[in-house]
Amino acid sequence: MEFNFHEIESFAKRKWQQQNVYYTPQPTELSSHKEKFYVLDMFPYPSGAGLHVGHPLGYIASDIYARYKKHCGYNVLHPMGFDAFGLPAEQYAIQTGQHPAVTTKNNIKRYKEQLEKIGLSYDWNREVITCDSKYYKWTQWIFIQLFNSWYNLKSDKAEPIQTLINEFETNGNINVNAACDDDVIKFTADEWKNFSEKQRSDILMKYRLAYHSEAYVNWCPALGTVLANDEVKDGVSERGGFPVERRLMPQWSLRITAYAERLLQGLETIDWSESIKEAQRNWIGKSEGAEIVFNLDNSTESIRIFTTRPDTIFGVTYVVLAPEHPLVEKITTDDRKNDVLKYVEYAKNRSERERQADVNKVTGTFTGAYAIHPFTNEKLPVWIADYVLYHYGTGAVMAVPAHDSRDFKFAKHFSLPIKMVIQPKENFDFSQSSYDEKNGICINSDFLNNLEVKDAIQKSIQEIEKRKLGKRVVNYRLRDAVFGRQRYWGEPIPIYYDEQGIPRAVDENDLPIELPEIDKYLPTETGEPPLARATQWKYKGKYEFEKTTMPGWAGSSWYFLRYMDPHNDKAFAGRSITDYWREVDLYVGGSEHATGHLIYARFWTKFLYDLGFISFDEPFKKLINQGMILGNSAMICRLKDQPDTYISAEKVTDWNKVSKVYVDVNLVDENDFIAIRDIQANSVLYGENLKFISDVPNKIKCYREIEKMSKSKFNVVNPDDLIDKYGADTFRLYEMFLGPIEQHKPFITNGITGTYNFLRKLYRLYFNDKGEFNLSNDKPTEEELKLLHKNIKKIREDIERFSFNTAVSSLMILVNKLTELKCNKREILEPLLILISPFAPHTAEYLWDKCGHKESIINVTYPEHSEKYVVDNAFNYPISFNGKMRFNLEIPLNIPKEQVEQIVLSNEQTKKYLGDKQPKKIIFVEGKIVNVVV
Ligand code: ANZ
Repeated sequence: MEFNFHEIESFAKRKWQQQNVYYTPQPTELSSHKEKFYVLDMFPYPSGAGLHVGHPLGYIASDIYARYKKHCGYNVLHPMGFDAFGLPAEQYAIQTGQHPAVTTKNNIKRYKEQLEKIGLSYDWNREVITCDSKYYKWTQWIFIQLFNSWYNLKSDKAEPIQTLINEFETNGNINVNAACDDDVIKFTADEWKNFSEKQRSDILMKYRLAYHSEAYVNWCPALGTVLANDEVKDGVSERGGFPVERRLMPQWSLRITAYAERLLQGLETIDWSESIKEAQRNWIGKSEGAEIVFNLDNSTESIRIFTTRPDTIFGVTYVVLAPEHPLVEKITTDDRKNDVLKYVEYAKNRSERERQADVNKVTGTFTGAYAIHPFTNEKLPVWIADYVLYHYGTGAVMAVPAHDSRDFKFAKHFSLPIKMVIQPKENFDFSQSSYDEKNGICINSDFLNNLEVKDAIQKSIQEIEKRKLGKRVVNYRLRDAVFGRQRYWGEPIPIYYDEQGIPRAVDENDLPIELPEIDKYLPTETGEPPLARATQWKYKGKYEFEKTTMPGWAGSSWYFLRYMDPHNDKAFAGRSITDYWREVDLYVGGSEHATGHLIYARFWTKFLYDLGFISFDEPFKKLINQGMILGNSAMICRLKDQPDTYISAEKVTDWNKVSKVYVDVNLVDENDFIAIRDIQANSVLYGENLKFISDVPNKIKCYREIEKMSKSKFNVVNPDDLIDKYGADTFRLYEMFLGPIEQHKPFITNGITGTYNFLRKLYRLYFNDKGEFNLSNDKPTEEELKLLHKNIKKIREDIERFSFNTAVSSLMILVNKLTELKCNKREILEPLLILISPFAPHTAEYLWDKCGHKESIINVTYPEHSEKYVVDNAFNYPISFNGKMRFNLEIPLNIPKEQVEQIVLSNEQTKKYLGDKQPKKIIFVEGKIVNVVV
């Protein structure tokens, strides 16, 4: 009976369905307590192109782990869903007029079919789709909780806004220590009571965790929306590569900055790769230093600067404001007004990233004003320059050109003085370029003498605080997250505006606020977001709704909680249920989400924890980032001087004389050849009346190159095609066999027949020569038992350290050896199926059934290895004669020396090497060597 994967797969899938094996019981459905284990994949955005072979890599790995944990007796939660709101569906809708809900639904259907084919053990009963109003009702609900909360720095957590209002009513905000906007004014309880409703709303807005404010945003005119910082790469949109400019716009934002320190500290408690943690640390960007006040000459205004090097204060030679700084307008002298205005205009359109990236482009202008050095009373010119960012620190710096490279470039460019601060213990290289002989002045400040930089910083902060010139501060580079998009295909923000224009949260009982139908998915003629087209869409029939929608990351910031209790219509998830499932034990997904999704999800988890809705404050305990699957592009070589002629790659001698043209990798055979007729069939791409130079009839050889997998490079491999040809189990094994899960690696299909043959070989172990299923109940030999038990141990260890490629190769070696031994013992081959099952579940299930088991293999207990078969009780000794190694001999361990000598001397090969000589001495080191001295 031949290995027929079509039959095997349909059999296994039917059995799984009949026995409902993927159904994951809730804690309340369990008759006795069962440990839980939560394995999650980052859910996909269902794009129109379907899955390619890169996607399933992580899914297969997590599936193996989930199946393994089931065998180990855990109640495993392994769900899947779709991140279904977002730009591509909307772009497509704009182009074709098709409703994004329709295309999204079709794409989801296609993805599910593809995932089903691979045999992933998802409990689809728990599917979560972010664009489903039953789901986004709770996304909106969480937004309302954020809107109705503030961050109390005294208790270091989020609290209901009502507690803040109570405090305002009794003490004003004098004693409040909150994460809030910089510009809140101090007020008393009486003043609070006298404020108008609008004024109170405006004040509270400065404290809310979801707030509305005028903010500079990354505006992408081509996409018609605001983008998050991590969606802008090198000044253009990550999606589409369109220019991005900075605009001041009223925006909904989330006060993630309140959580900066906890997001940083929490990293110490989770098992993620150091590189992702480092990316988050950099994104949060904590720096400790001082704020120092510089008074202005002839003015009552003063400038607050932020520095991490207050010890360099004696080297300050000028002060710089960000062009957007509100003081610029006030302090600029009349004669400098024109230049300053022009410069401000210029800087306005440069994104922060550009401003930081262009280190060699030195621009700026003098304001005409002077600041007074707080220690020396020297007059320092005040400049504006766009290397100073408005939204970092205080938006102003004290420039120390001798010690800061950007200040140095600036000073050089504009011929400003450079003064070096020497601390005798600081090892300065006087020949270094930043020391300007001509202008350089070395200063020893009395209180900084003889200190190391680290101590000098601390000492200077103390001195600054003592003299009341400033204070110690900690700054974070992290910004509040812009939350509103001027787009259609997202969750409506559940806010309406009352008669006075005051934004209010809709009543929780009115959720979900469903996305209204509109005629066109474009902004209105007056530039309002698409939702403004829904003119009849009003709250309670009269109030205007907020017209922006939530960003793509809203739904994905909490979806892992919904899987726990997906049908709950009273809460986002029941507390007793989240208490059981808790955080995700193993999360698998791409590292590209380091500073987006993975930070936002941590933020929302901490927030929900603060309000007591869940009992854990990190969402993902262990994170694995699967490597990228690269394409193995194929190209045919066209002669540059005869563009109608293609030459086989093996015949090319001068690569400068050919240009390479992509061909579809799916047309190329294992030896890298493509049929000439396949080239001729596509005259649009390859030309007409073609000539071919090749030694092989009807074929030419392609040139191959490893690069990113992309449609434009014709190197995309579709899993469906491979599964149709080789079966799902072969595909699963092959993806794992490609290499360590976390490594980037090319998808080279040539090797897939190897894994296919492995499965056939495995299968044949269970059948006799006549093709009949045939297992024997004989006792296995010691050798067979050893093989099995060593592999039980090895494969378990491999899976537990996520080394799936080595597990697969161990399975291959094991099957080869059992084939050599012609082993058909039930006692060996049944446990073997359990070892195979997480990797090749269909084949394992099929053979398990043949073994006579009617219950699915999925819940069968993982075999335990027996220590006695795993420890080696013999050693393969190198046997030497006069120090020369001649052959190896297996000799039991733990036997007396005399017995070892006897075994060696009675061996046929020994007799050959000894000839007629007598051994003088035998040197024996247990577990190492035997040396016969003659
Ligand atoms: C004087 C000084 C001397 C500085 C020196 C550095 C070295 P991090 O570590 O990234 O926090 N800075 C402060 N606010 C800025 C802003 N809004 N835009 C651009 N630069 C700003 O960097 C803090 C340092 O960056 C601060 O310390 C300040 O320059 C500059 F030898 O002050 B320093």
